[in-house]
Amino acid sequence: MSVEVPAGLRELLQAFALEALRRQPADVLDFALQYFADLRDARGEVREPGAAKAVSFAQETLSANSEDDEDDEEFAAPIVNRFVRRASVCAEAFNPDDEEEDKEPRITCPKTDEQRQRLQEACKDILLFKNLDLEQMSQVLDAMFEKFVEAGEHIIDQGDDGDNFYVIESGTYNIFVKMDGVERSVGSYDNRGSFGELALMYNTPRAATIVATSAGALWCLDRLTFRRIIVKNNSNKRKMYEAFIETLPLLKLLEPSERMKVVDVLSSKVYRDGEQIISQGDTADCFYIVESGLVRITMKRGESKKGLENGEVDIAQCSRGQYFGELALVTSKPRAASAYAVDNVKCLVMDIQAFERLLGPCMDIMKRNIAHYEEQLRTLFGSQSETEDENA
Ligand code: 1OR
Ligand code: 1OR
Repeated sequence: MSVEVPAGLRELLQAFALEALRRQPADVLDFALQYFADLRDARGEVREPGAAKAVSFAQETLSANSEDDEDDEEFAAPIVNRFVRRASVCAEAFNPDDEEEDKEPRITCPKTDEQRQRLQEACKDILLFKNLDLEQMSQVLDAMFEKFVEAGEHIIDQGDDGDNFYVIESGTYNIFVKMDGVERSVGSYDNRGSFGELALMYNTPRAATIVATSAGALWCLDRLTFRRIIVKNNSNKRKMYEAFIETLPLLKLLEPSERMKVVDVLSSKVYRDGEQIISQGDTADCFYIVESGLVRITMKRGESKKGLENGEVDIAQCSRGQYFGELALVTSKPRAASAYAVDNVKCLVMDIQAFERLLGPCMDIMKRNIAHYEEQLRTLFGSQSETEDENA
């Protein structure tokens, strides 16, 4: 005999059990009554009528938006539950449009010239910092402090409250995510990148565990400064890019709240006429959407692999609203082609972790296009070409 588990039951009970373990209530029954009553009330208030989608409460824990961020509220996940939220971090009031926030005392951690130089170097490619103006960037750099870590050290544990955002100065780190009680390694960082932004952006428990796999050094940005500067910046970004993002065919399968999360992690990069954006054969860590201008995609032919530039052949062009740089991320291979700016180009850039975390639902569309590349490749280079062997 088979017993059917009602949709949502497992997630509901898991989320409840997790919350009970975190909060250690004196009376479990009272706690349970309050927990489920709140859940039902919240559903009554916030859920759109007729939105019949089964909601994963565990997922809500990952995706519930900030209660104190006005802009977040618009795109809030349908259920807001005070128990499933982060429990013990004080909810510092923050309104991204409130200029008063700027008058708060700045946090400054003194640094030597040598430290400041290393910090600047570590931060220069951090996408979340790309849209900051000079004053905001200098406040961020002032507030950051250095932390040395040992191999095996847990920098972040999934489920904890968020304290800092981390920028990697050196060292390697593993990313673990626990799903259905099983912890899996889902990725790693190798001497570059950043992590720990999600809990601070959305007031949620840490979504992953980060463990150092070598000795290393990290630059930490405290939660308050992060929220005051980065979250405020994100609210401006949402205003700027919301309409554009809504028009992108690639993202049409995402829910509106998921599309806004894409905006939160995007940063805008400008390239001058002729500048190289991607180099064929490089290791990939970013994905690009063209915001303005034209991008030329080229591929090397056999002899150019030995260094001859004229072996490059134009294979495609990308204009506003089109994307590139997905292939290497999807296949975990080196870049299959190069990309160059034609005139001045503006691209929205997303890092590989965000790509994997947010664009799962768009994978079918990308894979269909990748199948077209393979057809074109055969037409252009013939089936025996070295290039194809390399990129197949
Ligand atoms: P945080 O504040 O939640 C853990 O603390 C950090 O791990 C998180 O911010 C991200 O910066 C980072 N899913 C969730 N968090 C991730 C992921 C991730 N990767 C890195 N972080 N996934 C892996 C994508 C490669 C999705 C797994 C299902
Ligand atoms: P990437 O991460 O490999 C280079 O970095 C990007 O160029 C690649 O992702 C694609 O987004 C983009 N074959 C391979 N890559 C292509 C192609 C392509 N067109 C654009 N890209 N072909 C052109 C098909 C019209 C087939 C090769 C002839």
